[in-house]
Amino acid sequence: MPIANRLTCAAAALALPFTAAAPALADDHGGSAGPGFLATVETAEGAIAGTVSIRPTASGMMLIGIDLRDMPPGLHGVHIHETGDCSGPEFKTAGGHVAGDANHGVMVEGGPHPGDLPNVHVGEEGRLAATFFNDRLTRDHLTDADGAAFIVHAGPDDYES
Ligand SMILES: [Cu+2]
Repeated sequence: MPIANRLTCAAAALALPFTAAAPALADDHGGSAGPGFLATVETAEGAIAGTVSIRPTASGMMLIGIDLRDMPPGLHGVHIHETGDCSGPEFKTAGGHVAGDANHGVMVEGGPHPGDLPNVHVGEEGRLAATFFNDRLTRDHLTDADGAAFIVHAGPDDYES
C-alpha cells in the first residue's frame, strides 16, 4: 500500500468504544447492532479536528460518520488503516489499509479494500461532514489485537494505486 508518498493530515486510533454520552449518538434512533466505535481525530500537529464514528447496523453494514473542522480545503482520500497507532507527523505507524483478501481501489478487479472509502471534499470553510455505508468492513477488522485507525490523506485516492 503506497501511502508513503501521500502526506497524511489527520488520524485517529479507533480504540475507543462508543459510550452513551457520545455526542455522535445524540441522533441515534435505534437500528444499531451492538456497540460501535468513536474516536477523536487529531491533525499531524496534535490539534483536535473532530470525531469519527463507526457502528454496526441491523443490515450488516457499518455506518461511518465523519465530523471534522479546520481541515485543508480540497479532495481527500479517507481510509480505515490496519493498525491503531497514529503517531505523527505522517501516521505511518497506522500501516496499510484494512485489506482482507481484497485489492486496493474500487477501479480494480478484486477491489476495493474493506478500509477503502470514497474521497471527500472539504470546502473553504474547512468543514468535513460525511456519512458512508460499508458492507465489507467488519467488527473483527476493528477489534483485532492491534486495532485500526482512521486516516484522512492530504490528497485524493485515485481508487487504483
Ligand atoms: Cu489511507
